[in-house]
Amino acid sequence: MGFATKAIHAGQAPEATTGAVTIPIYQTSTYVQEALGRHKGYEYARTQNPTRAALEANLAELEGGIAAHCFASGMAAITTTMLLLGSGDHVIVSENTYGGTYRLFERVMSGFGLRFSYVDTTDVEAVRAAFTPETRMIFLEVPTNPLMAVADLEAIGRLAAETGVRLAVDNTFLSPYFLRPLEYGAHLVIHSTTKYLNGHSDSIGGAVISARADDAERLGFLQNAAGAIISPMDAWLVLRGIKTLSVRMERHEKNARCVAQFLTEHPKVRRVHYPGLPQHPQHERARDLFSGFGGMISFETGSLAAARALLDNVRLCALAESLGGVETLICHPASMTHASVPSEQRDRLGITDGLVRISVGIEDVEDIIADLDAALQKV
Ligand code: P1T
Repeated sequence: MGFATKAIHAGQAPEATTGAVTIPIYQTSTYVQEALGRHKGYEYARTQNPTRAALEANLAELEGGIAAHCFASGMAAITTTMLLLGSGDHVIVSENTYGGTYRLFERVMSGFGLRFSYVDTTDVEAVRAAFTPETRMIFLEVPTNPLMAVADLEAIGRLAAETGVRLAVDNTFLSPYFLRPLEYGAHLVIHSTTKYLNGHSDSIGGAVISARADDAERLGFLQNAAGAIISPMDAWLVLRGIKTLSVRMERHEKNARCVAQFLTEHPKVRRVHYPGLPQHPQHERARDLFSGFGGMISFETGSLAAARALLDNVRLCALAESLGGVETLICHPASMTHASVPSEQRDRLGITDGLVRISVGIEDVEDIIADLDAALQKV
């Protein structure tokens, strides 16, 4: 079956009692048991919920994993992934990730004895050089938020296999429609379902998809034991969103290519980060790894004043954190999504005060470009 067919049908057989074609929202906390020790496989809704189970079956299929576990947010998914590790373990991380991921690692997980090294994962030799005897996981964001660097996933997948270290990939930016990291040797795929999977900016959630039976079993245990589960309503919203993932992703990408080209040619824009542009440093790699370049772009306006003038003057593009919804969102990473990254580190990475990030929506692209053009004139 093709991707679009699986997106619509996987995990979603018509409901047995009524034939409802969409899985119901099982809004219940518990399930009556027929007799002591005899039940229908459902005991308590932190442990099992049919709406959540349908989403998990769907995501496992789309990413090509053996199981998925869904959580209350992307951060809850990453937190639970880290609970696979123990005190003293070392993790190699893409040097540029979502600010919340960096904050979780540095300000929460390091307090429990985990250690993190941030390296340029576009270079497999940098990853190799960061190994210590305690290294237990490599954590990549592909492409990175917000600088759109593309890790050498193929080589890092081989390195993980050679060394027996788990490879986890945050695939939020591309979704399984454009990239399936398990095909390159990743063991775990993470999503903020809040973004493209849900696609309509009306839900918060997260997911971890496993390739290995031991990870799947442990994550199921941790999902129940730590309890950061997605709600049935949110699971249902994400399932509904996924039905149109393939058509949305095509349109996001088509629009993003036009917007990236427009920005490249604009005299007020100094540099555009979009893997679909031939001048992107990992463009060839992105072409090999991805079946599309996605809808996320960041670009350099040169200064905080220029970024502010642009952001204060957009009308259609919404000034907001988040991404992956049908509407175009625009933000200032240094003060918004990446404010928790220390300023020296932001400077070193290139998350400057003049950097603006845009999540290109699926509106008519002429309207998005006209809005950006009018706002850039105020810069
Ligand atoms: O917001 P939440 O659902 O908890 O997901 C966290 C998260 C995880 N991974 C990536 C790559 C992300 O971009 C995010 C959240 N990012 C934003 C809110 C943002 O505007 O970048």
